[in-house]
Amino acid sequence: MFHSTTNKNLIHWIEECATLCVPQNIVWCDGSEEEQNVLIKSMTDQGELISLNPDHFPSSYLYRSHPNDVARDESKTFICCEHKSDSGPTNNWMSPQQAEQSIKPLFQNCMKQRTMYIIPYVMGPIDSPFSKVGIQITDSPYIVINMNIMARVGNDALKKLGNSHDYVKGMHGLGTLDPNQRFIAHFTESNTIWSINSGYGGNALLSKKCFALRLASVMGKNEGWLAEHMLILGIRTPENKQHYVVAALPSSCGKTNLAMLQPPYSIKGYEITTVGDDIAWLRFDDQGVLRAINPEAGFFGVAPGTNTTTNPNAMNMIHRNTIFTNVGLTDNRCPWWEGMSEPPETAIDWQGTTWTPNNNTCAAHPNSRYTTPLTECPTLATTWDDPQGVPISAIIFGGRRAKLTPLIYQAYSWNHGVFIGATMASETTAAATTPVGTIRRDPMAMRPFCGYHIGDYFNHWLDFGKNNQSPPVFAVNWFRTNDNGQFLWPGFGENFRVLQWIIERCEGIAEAQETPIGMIPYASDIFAEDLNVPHSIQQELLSVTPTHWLNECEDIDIFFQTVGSSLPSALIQEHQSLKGRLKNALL
Ligand code: OXD
Ligand code: MN
Repeated sequence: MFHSTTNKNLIHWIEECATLCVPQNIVWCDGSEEEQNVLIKSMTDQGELISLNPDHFPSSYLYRSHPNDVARDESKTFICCEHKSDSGPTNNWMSPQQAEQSIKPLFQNCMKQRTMYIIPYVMGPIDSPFSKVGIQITDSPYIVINMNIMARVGNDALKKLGNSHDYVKGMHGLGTLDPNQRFIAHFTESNTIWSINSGYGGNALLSKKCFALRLASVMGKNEGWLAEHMLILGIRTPENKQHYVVAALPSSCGKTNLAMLQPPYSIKGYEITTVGDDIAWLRFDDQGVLRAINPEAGFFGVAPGTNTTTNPNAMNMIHRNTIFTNVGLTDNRCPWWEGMSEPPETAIDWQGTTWTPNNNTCAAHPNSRYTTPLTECPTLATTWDDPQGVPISAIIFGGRRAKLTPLIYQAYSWNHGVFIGATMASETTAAATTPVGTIRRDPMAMRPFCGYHIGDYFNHWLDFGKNNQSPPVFAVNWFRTNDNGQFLWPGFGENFRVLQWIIERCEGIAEAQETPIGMIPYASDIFAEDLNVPHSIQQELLSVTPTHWLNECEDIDIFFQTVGSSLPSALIQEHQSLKGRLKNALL
């Protein structure tokens, strides 16, 4: 068993895991290209990976997961802290003692005749003082090859860790994949994760949602920073001013598209760059400037809907060095998914069966994915690996709301911005196993990912910005529809026009109009003539209807009641003020 650590705590923990899981052998991963190639070759030889057409998709592969294991399973996701009240109303809770009794035995012998891989990794730029080390053990080679893309894996992590005990212990076993015995358990008081009976990304790539959001959100509360479900994007203006913004949108609401957005042809002189598409760790520096790092090193993007119009940069990026999961396969061994292009006449669907467009099913699973290194991204910011992170000019919250919420509005203050984030709601999508299309409150897009009491989380947000140069906060909604369910806003590259207004607000250039819910743009600042959005639709996109919003306020009241006594009074005040402004508007 080769490894280059003398960290006794780590060696002891690995021994414990091995005694429990009883693997046939143990492999320490170094994250090298050679290791990746060897694993890929052995998986391809065993038929677990399908090698794609090397002329069109060199070094790219298709993996099909078990059909019952295709999304994050929120009902099987637990926060295991001593006191139930610390996990709050948005999490499932289990005591650590109960987890010992009911989850640990599921790991017993679970790696018999299998290899246990040990993956040392760093979340964040290796040399950043804000980065953190994790060690994941897994018996899934698929997870190893994905982790090699998604995190900075290898001996650098062991070096960074040294003899410290400060690392996240992640134990993952594929087990039987029985969904009834599936658990993703987070021990927030001992920085430990146990995941058993799932091999799907969000449940099994423990660096991502489990560490970089659920555990990191708790670390952030204790240490004065924020771990957020946010993309990080750079905008350089024609005057050469470099801005970065962060944006929180729920799963499958276009974070990756926004992070790689290509401005419309008619708008010249701006450059968009990408730092991250899913997770941001935020803190104020010594000068009081808000800074963000992307803890990840790759994209785990949703494939369906991605095409040369919605995300030309992603389409370019995924043509090499990419692992596709649960997409369709064309006759010439290229990946295909709904919304990519005209459907092929025949294909093999994500479950491996013959498919034609006449089938009543999808060729690709709605939550099918591509895993690609950040370094393949054509718009990657040169600062993506900056140990200090990038300075943030604005914070954006967004949801998927067919009705109600305007295209864009700006909060009146930090507390109002936190209120807007805290009361975000969105229609659910296929990224989780919850029913699709129902509206649920998804505060800061963190409902499935906040590892502690959501009321304490709101308090932490309020405190975080209190004594600092907190940036302005905005809310966006790309998803407003007419009565026939058609989108009113063209979206994708055109979202740039909204970003432009945000940046102009940050620079004090653009004007805004006050409404009861916040400040909105003048239509002429968003809807330039070349956009061709009819006047009536422009009005609808920016409309704020007080009676509808008063109904929303009632729903917010219901949500606030579920938060209970730790709901900050500042948010109650913001809610009262909003109601007051709405009622005034009706007078
Ligand atoms: C994701 C998610 O995979 O949010 O990013 O579900
Ligand atoms: Mn996400």
